[in-house]
Amino acid sequence: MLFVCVQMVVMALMYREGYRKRVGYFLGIFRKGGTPAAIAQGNLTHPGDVYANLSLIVKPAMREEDLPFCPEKSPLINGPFRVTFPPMLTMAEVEQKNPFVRAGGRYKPPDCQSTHRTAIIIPHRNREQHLKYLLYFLHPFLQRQQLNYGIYIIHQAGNYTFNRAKLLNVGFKEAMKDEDWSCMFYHDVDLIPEDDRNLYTCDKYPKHASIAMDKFGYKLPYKTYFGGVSALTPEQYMKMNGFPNNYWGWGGEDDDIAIRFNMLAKTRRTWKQDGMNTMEYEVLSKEFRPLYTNITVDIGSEKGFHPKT
Ligand code: NGS
Repeated sequence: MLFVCVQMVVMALMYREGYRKRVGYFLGIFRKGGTPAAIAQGNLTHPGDVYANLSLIVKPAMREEDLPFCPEKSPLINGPFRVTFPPMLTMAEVEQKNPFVRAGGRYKPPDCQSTHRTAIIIPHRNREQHLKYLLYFLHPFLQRQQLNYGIYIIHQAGNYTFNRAKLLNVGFKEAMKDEDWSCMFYHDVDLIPEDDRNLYTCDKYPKHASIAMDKFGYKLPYKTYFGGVSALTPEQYMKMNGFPNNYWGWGGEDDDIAIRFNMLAKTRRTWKQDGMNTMEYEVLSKEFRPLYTNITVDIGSEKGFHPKT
């Protein structure tokens, strides 16, 4: 009896809630700009242009150190945005649309001081189209969040098998030489964020950011999935000895990373012998391009690291 009563109360409450929402929705239709809820959450039904409102940012005539701190929640955040791919897009157009981005793909909000310093590390080889569209979305996405940020492309030299995790290790080490980043985002080149409430800042624990992807039906493919986009503070990263260097080719490295910071690490000892402490590589070039810092690196092969110089 008690169970049935509780269930009826719950159903009554749910019904009331739904009713209120329906009434609110119909009233909202006639209100310019949508319902208050839609405004608060971003426009969920009509995602807007990711560049909307960014033209409103102006640099006040004062010294950088006199700027106020950015608010805890950026007023530019608006929820989901439209992800469609403008045909014939050029890098020059992406540059034009991001006038505040400085050489090396660096940005600071011009009108406030941000306390977040996020580096985005993107492993790369022969994915120029993906990269162009990622930059087209990522720059305004990060600006909407009022972050200090820098974008690093870690380009694997040569034709040997790709090694995503080792490139991420290189990215970490090289980016930390530039600035005292407080957060690192490890980012696949072929993933585009769709909602600016997915904050590219670090938390108390390592964070998995690509928890809902279109190709997986906006669900995790499996519970411990840590691939795609993940975030760690430099302290968290060093504590787990970075990422493994020994996963050549597709797959597995993200699962290894996932295991490094949960209790299963007890059953696996390899993380101490393979990571930041054993990484060998040689930077062949570092260029500060308009939209990103390009680091070309020789990471050797499965047979080891034999630098040419
Ligand atoms: C697992 C792979 C992961 C990979 C995930 C999703 O099986 O590295 O599939 O792949 N693990 C191993 O190979 C051990 S995806 O559908 O994105 O190609 O991230």
